[in-house]
Amino acid sequence: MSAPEIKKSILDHLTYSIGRPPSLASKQDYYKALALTVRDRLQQHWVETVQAYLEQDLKVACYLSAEFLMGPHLGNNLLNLGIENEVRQAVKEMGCELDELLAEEEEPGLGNGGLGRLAACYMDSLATLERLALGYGIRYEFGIFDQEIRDGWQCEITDKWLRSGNPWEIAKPEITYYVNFGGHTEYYRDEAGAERIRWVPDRAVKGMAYDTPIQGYRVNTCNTLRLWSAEACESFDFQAFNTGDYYGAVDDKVISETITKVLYPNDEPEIGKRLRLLQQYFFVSCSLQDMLRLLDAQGQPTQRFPEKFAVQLNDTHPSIGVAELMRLLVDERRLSWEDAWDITVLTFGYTNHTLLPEALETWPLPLFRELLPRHLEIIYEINARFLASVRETHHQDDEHVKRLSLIDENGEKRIRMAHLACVGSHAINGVAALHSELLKRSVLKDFYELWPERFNNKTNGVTPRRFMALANPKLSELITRTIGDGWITHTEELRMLEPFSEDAAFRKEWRLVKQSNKQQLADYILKQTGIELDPSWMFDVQVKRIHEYKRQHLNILHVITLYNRLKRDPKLAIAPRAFIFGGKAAPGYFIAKRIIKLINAVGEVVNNDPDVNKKLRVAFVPNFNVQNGQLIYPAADLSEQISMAGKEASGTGNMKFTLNGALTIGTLDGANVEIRDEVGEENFFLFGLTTEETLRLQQQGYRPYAYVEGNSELAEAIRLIASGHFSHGDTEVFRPLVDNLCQSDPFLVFADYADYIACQDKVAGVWKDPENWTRMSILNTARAGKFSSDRAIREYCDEIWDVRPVPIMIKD
Ligand code: 26M
Repeated sequence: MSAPEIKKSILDHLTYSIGRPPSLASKQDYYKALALTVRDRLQQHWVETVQAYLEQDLKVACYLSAEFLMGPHLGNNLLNLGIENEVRQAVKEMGCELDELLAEEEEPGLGNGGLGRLAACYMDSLATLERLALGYGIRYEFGIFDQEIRDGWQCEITDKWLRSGNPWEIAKPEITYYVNFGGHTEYYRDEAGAERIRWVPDRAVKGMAYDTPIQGYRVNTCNTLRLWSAEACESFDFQAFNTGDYYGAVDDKVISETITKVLYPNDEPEIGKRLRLLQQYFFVSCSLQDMLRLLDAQGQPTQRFPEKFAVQLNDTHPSIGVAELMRLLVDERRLSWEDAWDITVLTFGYTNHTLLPEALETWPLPLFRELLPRHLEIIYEINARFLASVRETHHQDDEHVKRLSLIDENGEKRIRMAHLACVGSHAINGVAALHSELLKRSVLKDFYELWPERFNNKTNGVTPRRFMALANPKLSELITRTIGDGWITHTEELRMLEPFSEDAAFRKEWRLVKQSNKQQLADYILKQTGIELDPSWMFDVQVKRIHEYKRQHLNILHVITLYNRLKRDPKLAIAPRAFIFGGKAAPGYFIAKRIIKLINAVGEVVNNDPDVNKKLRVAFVPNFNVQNGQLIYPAADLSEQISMAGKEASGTGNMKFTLNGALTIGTLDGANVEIRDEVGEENFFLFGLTTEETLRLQQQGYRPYAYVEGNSELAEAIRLIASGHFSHGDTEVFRPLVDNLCQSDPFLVFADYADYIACQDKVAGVWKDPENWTRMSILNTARAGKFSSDRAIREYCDEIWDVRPVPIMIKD
């Protein structure tokens, strides 16, 4: 596609799709016309990919996820199609700057953080590796809230991402399914006189598909992200109309459509949120019905379902799918229970993303029965057969059986969704080596003992297209000029950079790239916050959801420690550092919101104190998201991965930083362990207790205050926060935080403080030698190839899904 062709297409779209003459068109109009131009190009690949699927007998990977945190599409599609230069040229000739048009796109924030972004990286890798795949999820009208910082506090603003339309999706009004809720079940006799059960629901909604093309990098494969939107059912409206209840009909419509209104902005479940269960069942039912329809469309018998579809459950959020597929096969397709169960277990795989007990999903039985009475019966039947087999073949005692049960009978009865997912899946995986080991030893121990062969590890990965090639064009240019561009799809080739770490001229270029990325981030931060950062300083960055286990407060204790050292001795020679934070807190997470306030409060004091602000600055980047993440990762010198050991399942931000040449200060948690193994212990700043040590300490009886008494710098830092020093004398705002740390400190912040500070002092020492720092930085990038989502997806395809590459031919 040449620049003139692109230009013509943009002008055509302005006229025919948007209806504005070029002279009156706004930047948003140009953005849309360009997006539609690019979409036309994708559509050719899309049609051929669907065609290949329909014509050949192929297996497709179906990734079921309540969240897809895609980030902006335009830049990524230009990169993957390889038409960025032509487009830049074309829009320039029309008087536009491509970067300005890119900035017009509202990012689809249909996820909270790591889990949703992982789904997006996996969609990119599936297409790039030419594997047929469908991503199935929810088209939330409101995604994750926009965060504003007012007076240091987080404010949540609704995310109206669809307000200017969405040129990337195609509504498919012909692809709709009915999803039922409520009512009761009853016995009846079928035509053959056999007694059967049927579900008589009392409500239904309609799900409509919205498809977004997912283009692979420089290949013809273009997969589909299919998101479901809830609509009212016409048939139900009619009933109301006939009885004259017009407003009642409109009410029903409103209630139906609320199902896909808004993403729950929490990264753990709150107990018994009815609408959340509706959302989960809604999208899972639509997706499974869609697969069965595709099977029928190809004239395939139901028995072949597991040969045609591999369905991966992204955490337990879609795990109701196990019961729903059983219902579809047994009740609607009249398969025997045994045949249906074989199909189900062969079809599903389950990925666990957390060990935190409070984050494991369970549903109160009464709520479940009210909304999904038939599924409750099915779950009881699955459970009865499962527990019977456990008793028979494994001779397990009652305690053991109770622990395995799909129903938690301690107190109010609840359904354990992780247990349902385990029983219904042939493969169960964690998301980093350590996490997968801990799963087998803790939350899923009993299942591991039952079925060791089902358990496996799939260490997470991130896409090098978005997080290197797109986010860090200068580094990518330097790497490509040095070792060729094979690394973009074969990140193990980054190893070829290793010898260049000894080349002073190369190191200088490497530093200049980092410097320029830091300048760009500094410009952005100045614009967003008014805080000025010097790009010659060390950029020390922690961006991720705000959570106590991730310990942003440990980081801020380091800042306060340096502040105190400088106040005591303003001439102290410390390496100047900019501390950069970013991340959203769940709106109801009281402590997390105070951590944000504390970061901003410390920042206000530090940034305005002439004794310290020539060596220390603190900035909180508001509204951390995929888009500004792409500015942040490439500009970091130091990556903070400081969660309490055993709590962070994997982390994926850690990988984005490493690939972009940041050094990590981190604990032995999640994928940090593997990052350190890859880059070498001499190129990684390790501190803190191990998982085993944290468990031992807590068993012995952890007394956080003892650490305050034993460490004068920690005592001084805590005293300062409590005294109101950072809060204009207010001693109340941070009291809950301080009390929580001093009295219980559930994530061992105090226990790790001394080692963290010592390690940070070591970081400062290494920073003083820029040649050595740069050498280490290059080696981090060179050895991070393992953390590509291509590697992860290859493992899923080969070891769990049995999904093979299918080259797509374009017929002219
Ligand atoms: C559940 C129920 C109701 C409402 C919300 C939820 C929910 C939503 C998101 C629960 C958890 C959610 O996300 C958890 C998450 O992002 N986990 C992270 O997953 C990453 C990808 O595997 C890992 O790298 C992180 O370590 C892990 O914390």
